[in-house]
Amino acid sequence: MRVAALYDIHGNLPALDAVLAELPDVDAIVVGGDVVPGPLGRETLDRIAGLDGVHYVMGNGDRESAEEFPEVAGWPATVTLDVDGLGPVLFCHGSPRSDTETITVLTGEDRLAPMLEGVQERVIVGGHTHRQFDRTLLGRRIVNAGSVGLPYEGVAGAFWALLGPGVELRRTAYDVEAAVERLTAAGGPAVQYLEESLVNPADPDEVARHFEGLTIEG
Ligand SMILES: [Mn+2]
Repeated sequence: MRVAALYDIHGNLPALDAVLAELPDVDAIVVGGDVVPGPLGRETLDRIAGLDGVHYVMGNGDRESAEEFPEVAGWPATVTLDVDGLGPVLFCHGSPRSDTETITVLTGEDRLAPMLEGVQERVIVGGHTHRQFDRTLLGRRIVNAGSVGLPYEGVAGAFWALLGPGVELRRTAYDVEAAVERLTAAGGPAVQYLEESLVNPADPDEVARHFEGLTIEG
């Protein structure tokens, strides 16, 4: 099958709609966690609920929002799908064993190894750190699908991945200015991150160092 991986939407409905508008014909959509929290959380969950072939993966943000959005409570921590050209692919949020653990462009084999214990799949797709990559480590292909709604790529847009037969890291351009205006007006959680993600995008390498605990905070 061919799969679109849409991760870390964070209630950015305009970004999701832009991706859906240019989505090619796929057999499944993996929504890889952290649909919420975000400014248009309810509307975003409702939009996804209207799509065909959706597989959900639970993110830490969804888990922490389960009181407000009860439907997320049943989402699994991981999903495995047999993807054309790639074989069995494990979809998780942070790492295969945790929805909060971070894997970045800087993660080394020592830190990664325990996260892969017991994992059979050769290809692993995650998110959570909001930056795309496609790395080979410890004989596994480790892909980050990027973030649809709150990317840390150094450039604005909606980031996602198309899987099968290869791995295609995609960026969808949309009217970010109009989206930020709408999201800010909606208010609520994650609004404070719009500036560093979409308005004046932060340096992605600085963000990666932060996730690796390498940032020296004064
Ligand atoms: Mn997350």
